[in-house]
Amino acid sequence: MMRAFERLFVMCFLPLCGLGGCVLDEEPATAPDDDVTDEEETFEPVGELDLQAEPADELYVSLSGNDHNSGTVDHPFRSLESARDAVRERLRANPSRSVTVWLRAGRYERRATLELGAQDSGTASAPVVWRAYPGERASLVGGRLLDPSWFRPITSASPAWSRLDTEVRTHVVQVDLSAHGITDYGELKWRGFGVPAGTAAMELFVDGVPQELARFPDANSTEPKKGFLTITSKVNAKTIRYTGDRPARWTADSQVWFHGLWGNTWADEHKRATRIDTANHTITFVEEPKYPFKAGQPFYAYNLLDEITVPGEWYLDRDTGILYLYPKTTLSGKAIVVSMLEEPLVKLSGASHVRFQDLTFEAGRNDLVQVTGGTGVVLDGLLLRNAGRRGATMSGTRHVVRRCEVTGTGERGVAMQGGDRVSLARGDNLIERSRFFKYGRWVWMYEPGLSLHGVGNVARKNLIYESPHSGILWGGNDQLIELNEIHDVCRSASDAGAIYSGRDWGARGNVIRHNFIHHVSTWLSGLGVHGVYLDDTLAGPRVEGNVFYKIQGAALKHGGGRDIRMVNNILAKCGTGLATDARGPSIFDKITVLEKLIELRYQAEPWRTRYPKCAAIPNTKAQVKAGKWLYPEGVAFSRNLGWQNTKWQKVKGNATSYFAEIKDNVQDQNPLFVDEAHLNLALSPASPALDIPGFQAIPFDDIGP
Ligand SMILES: [Ca+2]
Repeated sequence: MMRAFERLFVMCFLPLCGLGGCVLDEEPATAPDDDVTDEEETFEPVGELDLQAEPADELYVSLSGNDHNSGTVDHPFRSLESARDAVRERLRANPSRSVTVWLRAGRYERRATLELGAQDSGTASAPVVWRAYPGERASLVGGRLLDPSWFRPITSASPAWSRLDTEVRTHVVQVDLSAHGITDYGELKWRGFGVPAGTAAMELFVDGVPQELARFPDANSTEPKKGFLTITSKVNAKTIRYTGDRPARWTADSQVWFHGLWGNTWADEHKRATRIDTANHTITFVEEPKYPFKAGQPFYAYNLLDEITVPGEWYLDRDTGILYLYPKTTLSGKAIVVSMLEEPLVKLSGASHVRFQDLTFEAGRNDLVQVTGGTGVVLDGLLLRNAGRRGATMSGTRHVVRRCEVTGTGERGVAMQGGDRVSLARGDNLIERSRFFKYGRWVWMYEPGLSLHGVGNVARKNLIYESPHSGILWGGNDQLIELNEIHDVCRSASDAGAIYSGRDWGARGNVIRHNFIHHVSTWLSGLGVHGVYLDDTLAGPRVEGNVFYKIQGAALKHGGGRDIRMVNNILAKCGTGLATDARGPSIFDKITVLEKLIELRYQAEPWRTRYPKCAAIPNTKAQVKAGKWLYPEGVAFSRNLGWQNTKWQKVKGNATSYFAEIKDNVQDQNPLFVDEAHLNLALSPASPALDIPGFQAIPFDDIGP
């Protein structure tokens, strides 16, 4: 719990994660939180207003175009900026006319951010649309394309020759980037959990697949542990001792980097070594890790020419500009890209009713898309891939991410924030029917597929998978997280949840329902990985009608919070059905939950009416401690059905004795899934769950994109 305290403390330094953001929040917008009954919530429709538009003005951009053209289909522009300026002109002439910019096929190398502001806005009924021409693929690339013919096999004359394994030499190819005018390689940076955020250095992608900066040991997908060294012992605050002689090979590289979980299993950090002492087997780093080195913790080394050992590994000699790659297959015909742009590909500041559709945004060193303020910005059918940082960060209202594919991001997939917690004004932002996978390439911890913060936003029908940490991180009020499928997340995590939030007594009005969370496990020992994790006295949400299957830790991990409903869920083949505790008294003085409530003006309107159970919490620490406020009162755990869980419940601190309701649970009965072998976990009509009084059907077939 101490670690969690430190963790959230640190999280609050992250962008979009201020006091009003990282925190989470009780009941739906429509009903006060007066009891633990089963009333149906009615959420307002969210997202952009979809009104009938007038016929659109059309502009065209093509790689074969010219900015002196008029922008017609036969005389297209070459640059997006020319199209933007033409859109502005049309909007000035007729602000209510819809304009569509069609991008013809090809890869548009971006050397600067496309900046849109209020003057580039459409209206709710006539949005400005930027989209790929039907049937064509258009990509905005924050990097440079490398012609496959530029690559040459290395020869014995190459300085790399003697540093590579004999069997590798004949496969490795090289390209002189500087000879092609590419000289900005960016910088590898101190990055990670709790470290000030920074952009990625130049990265390499082949046909959209991130190549691995040569490392040791190599990543091992079947036995992840083998992909790491471990700290033998801590020598001092900046120095560790290692075992083995491999680092003796690395002395020729001036910038050896390391990525590790240095002091615990929930914070990762990229660190540069200042000295590797191969005689004494020690590595000294530039700075101390956020959490002190601990023996046994895993790490690996990277940015090492000598460690190009398997296909897909590469290395850039920053002094000569020569890039070395061990290609997975022949490069001929491949799209080879190095990321260049240190700024987002597209930045919208105060722009409204702008839609990007059916485009690819890829290969920047920063976020791909940044939307700040405005309303009704829509990302529809985009492929957002291979960002150095995030796919998209969005704040404002009625923004939508729909049918997008977000993958290969260095940090989280999409960060969405909107609404105001004090006034409880809704953001009505929506993330739906999108896929998030293989995100968190650089920073692993607390980088989810998507994050929701603020008030009144929705994440529904998404598919999230294959990542080191959470699927969804959320916080705020009146958020709805429903019908998402999440699997194979938290793979290199501990003390994490597929859907996670923590440390907020004001997390009221939130509903987590009808999600399918399955196959969640980690190779790291520690505090386990869970389905829905309500950490460190988080209070208020409803967790209803979810299906948990094969979760290594607990399906429901309840960290001592109040006024929570965990009902009507199916918990099958998990480590534990419900893990619960009463940690409140032991952590209250280490966390700032009461201070946060006071900042939210929780005893004033509209909170007082909307969340009466929250408003009833006393506003002084002394009063809180004098009562039972630190205990999990008002919690319902009912009408859940378990099957073949290793344990049905793990209860610490007599937690369940404080619950308001525990009834009609079925601890261990076959739920009679329709087709378990094919992961169709819909319930057959004969399912015993349906015999539970008041059990509501779970719309399993509606889950996912
Ligand atoms: Ca290697």
